[in-house]
Amino acid sequence: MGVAEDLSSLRDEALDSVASANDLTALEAVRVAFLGKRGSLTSVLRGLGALAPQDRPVIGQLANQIREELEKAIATRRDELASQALAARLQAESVDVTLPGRKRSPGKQHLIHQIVDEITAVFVGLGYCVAEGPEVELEYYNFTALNHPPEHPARAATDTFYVRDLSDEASNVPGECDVLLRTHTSPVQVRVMERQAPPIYVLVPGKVYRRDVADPSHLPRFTQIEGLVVDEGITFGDLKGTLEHFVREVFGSTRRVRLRPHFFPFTEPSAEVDVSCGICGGEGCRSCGGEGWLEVLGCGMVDPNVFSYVGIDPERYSGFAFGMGAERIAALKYGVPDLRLLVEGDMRFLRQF
Ligand code: 2NL
Repeated sequence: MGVAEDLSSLRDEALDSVASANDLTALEAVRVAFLGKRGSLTSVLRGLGALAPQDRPVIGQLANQIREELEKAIATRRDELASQALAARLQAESVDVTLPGRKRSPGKQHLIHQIVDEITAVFVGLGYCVAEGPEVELEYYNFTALNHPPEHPARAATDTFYVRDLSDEASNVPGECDVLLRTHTSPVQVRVMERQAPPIYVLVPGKVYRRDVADPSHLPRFTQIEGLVVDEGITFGDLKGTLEHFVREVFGSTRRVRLRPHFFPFTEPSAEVDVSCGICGGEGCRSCGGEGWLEVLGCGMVDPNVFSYVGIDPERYSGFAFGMGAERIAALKYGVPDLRLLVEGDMRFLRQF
């Protein structure tokens, strides 16, 4: 009987195919080929009607047996392949927990920020507030209100970065351009004095810009920290005592402080402040250039002309101001020989602090 033999060889062929299916996709293709809607076993079952009536039950039963057997074989093979796939994945994704960990360096603050925070903390400890203001300023706040005469060299385009609006013809007329990158943080203090009546005790850290070429002691953009006090009865003695306290807090209590007369347009009298050299203690050595002293900041009593610009009565109030470069303070404190190291981002250098 031909059909029964055909069925049994179909069965053998199907079982072989199931056994040699190497992944779930191949196995599914085998299932479709034999048991799918258009599969070979399905077409045999469909063709039962063409058989002699007495053959139908026998062949039908045989075909159903084979279908069940095939379904079982496919299910078994599917489980096998699935557990093989899982085992392979577990193997591939396994982690060797005995390997040493990868070293990660926790980030930290840049040295310049550390110094700004340290200096700010000293003055906050004395009761000062912290103020900030725009880096793009008006010439009025940066120079005029700070008692810089119109022909002062710092106002020249060779010293200061002016900001021009190229689309605005008027702002390109020489001498008419009045927007610039601030050259110090003093304009912030002018703004504070404009809106707040004394007493004023304020510290102003921030970035400032000057048209300098970078060298070991100059940066075209640096971080300035200025301070301003305006109150009744403020004297040069208050200024000196405040700065001595500041210098000893930052550089250590054994350091000596000295003031030398100087000139600034916005203070009168003015002085520069030196700290005794930490290496030689004032004797003079290579690190202080033989001087025994290192310059740390500039200061003075606020010029009455500055008070007039902001409407503070110079008969009633007096004040002092000071300014320093945070990079310079950091370099002096840690013996950094070149300010450019602080802004170049070489991690081998920066990680030391
Ligand atoms: C320096 C010197 C200084 C000031 C800044 C100041 C601000 C106002 C009024 C008066 Cl609103 N003075 N600031 C005074 C003296 C010196 O900075 O060497 N800076 C890097």
